[in-house]
Amino acid sequence: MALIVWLITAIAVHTYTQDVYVQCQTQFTVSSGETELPVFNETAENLRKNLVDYFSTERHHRSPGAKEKARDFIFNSFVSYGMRVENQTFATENIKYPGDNIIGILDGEYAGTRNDKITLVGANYDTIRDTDGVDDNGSGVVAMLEVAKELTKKGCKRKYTTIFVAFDMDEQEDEDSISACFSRITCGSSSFVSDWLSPYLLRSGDQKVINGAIILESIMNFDDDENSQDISNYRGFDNIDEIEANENRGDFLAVIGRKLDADLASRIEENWEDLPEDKYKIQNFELNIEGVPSTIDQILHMYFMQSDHFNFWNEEGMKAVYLTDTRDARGIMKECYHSPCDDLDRVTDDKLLFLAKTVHALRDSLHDMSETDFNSCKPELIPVSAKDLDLVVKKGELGTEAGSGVPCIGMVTMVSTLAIMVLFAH
Ligand SMILES: *[C@@H]1O[C@H](CO)[C@@H](O)[C@H](O)[C@H]1NC(C)=O
Ligand SMILES: *[C@@H]1O[C@H](CO)[C@@H](O)[C@H](O)[C@H]1NC(C)=O
Ligand SMILES: CC(=O)N[C@H]1CO[C@H](CO)[C@@H](O)[C@@H]1O
Repeated sequence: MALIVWLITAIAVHTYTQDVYVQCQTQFTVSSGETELPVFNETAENLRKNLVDYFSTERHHRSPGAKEKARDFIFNSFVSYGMRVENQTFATENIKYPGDNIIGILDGEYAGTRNDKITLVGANYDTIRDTDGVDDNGSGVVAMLEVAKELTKKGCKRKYTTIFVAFDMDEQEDEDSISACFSRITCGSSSFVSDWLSPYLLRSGDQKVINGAIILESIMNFDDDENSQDISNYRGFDNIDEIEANENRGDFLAVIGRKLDADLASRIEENWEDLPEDKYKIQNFELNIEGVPSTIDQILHMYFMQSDHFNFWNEEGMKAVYLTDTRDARGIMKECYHSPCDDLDRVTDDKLLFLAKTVHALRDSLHDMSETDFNSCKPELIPVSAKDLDLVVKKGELGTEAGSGVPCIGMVTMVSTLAIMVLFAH
């Protein structure tokens, strides 16, 4: 008799605890059905807010107000993330319009020594005239700031240094009374490399202390319509067949690098592939160039030489990849690139979520490259190894950190213990 009572009770308790466990689990994940939010919704909404508030009007030096507002915002954001911040003012070809790069430094344990392996993330914050520059390059800057925020929010320690730079004066315009940068492209990043980075590296040891640079430019224009992607400049790459088989959809982030940059490019690709939301894709394009591009390389691959990464490629042994939505080769940017219609009306949820996936992939890559020590993170926020977070994200949870399984297990243990006590009391 006692045995039967015991059995029935045991089965009941087992069913009950299972129930509690399941309920408890679902409480920590986003419920399915109508209320389900896209995994990257929270990041996407942060990006939208900053785009709207700071990067959706012309930021050309002829209208200094908006540009100054953007610069102050970048500066203050870096400060609020606990980074060391430096301004680098540099001369341009127009004495009236000096440029300002804003640099945020997140020191690693080896900062300032020859054992450091610095990773750099850069995007330009100015625009050309007569454009709101939302995709070009508001998208790069908001993504960079969001990555910086993600990387610093748990106060984890890391071995190696990460440096974020917002470049000024990326534009090259025909010479006239207000153009500041006309005989060379990307004044801001070339001044950064020659006048800020090189001396910094020299002080720390030598060139070898740099791991690589990741340059973000126009990275939001996701478009999965058939034939939205113009592939004419991408013929000859290995992955072009895959894009053609996918009916030339512009649904991928392009990572452009040389042979020297292969490990940097594949690190970003791997972290991307580990994330959910497969509709947002990535493609690595490896140019047939070893290191510093020769004059011939520059002519043959002119299309891929026209952004900030070029100044890094020009330094012996320095790795750099360039992330882009392919700018004027895709969808609406075929018309809107460097034009008034590169504005907020073009921003869709899909584009923001695509940008948000880029933020997550970069954050994970920077955790890898700076060798974040996840045991050093603030107690209330651990454990958030990038990989753990991905697992949680995959379950449909957003914004929140890993470890929410813990209270469930705690509750189940408590219920089972109580049940056993009751049984033994009998
Ligand atoms: C650096 O730039 C920020 C943002 O524009 C500005 O607020 C700050 O005063 C500048 N600091 C120095 C030392 O120039
Ligand atoms: C995020 O979720 C809110 C609320 O459902 C929705 O209005 C918004 O469009 C979503 N944003 C994105 C980028 O998906
Ligand atoms: C306006 C501006 O500065 N745009 C730059 C953004 O990035 C693209 C791609 O490198 C440049 O060509 C633009 O000049």
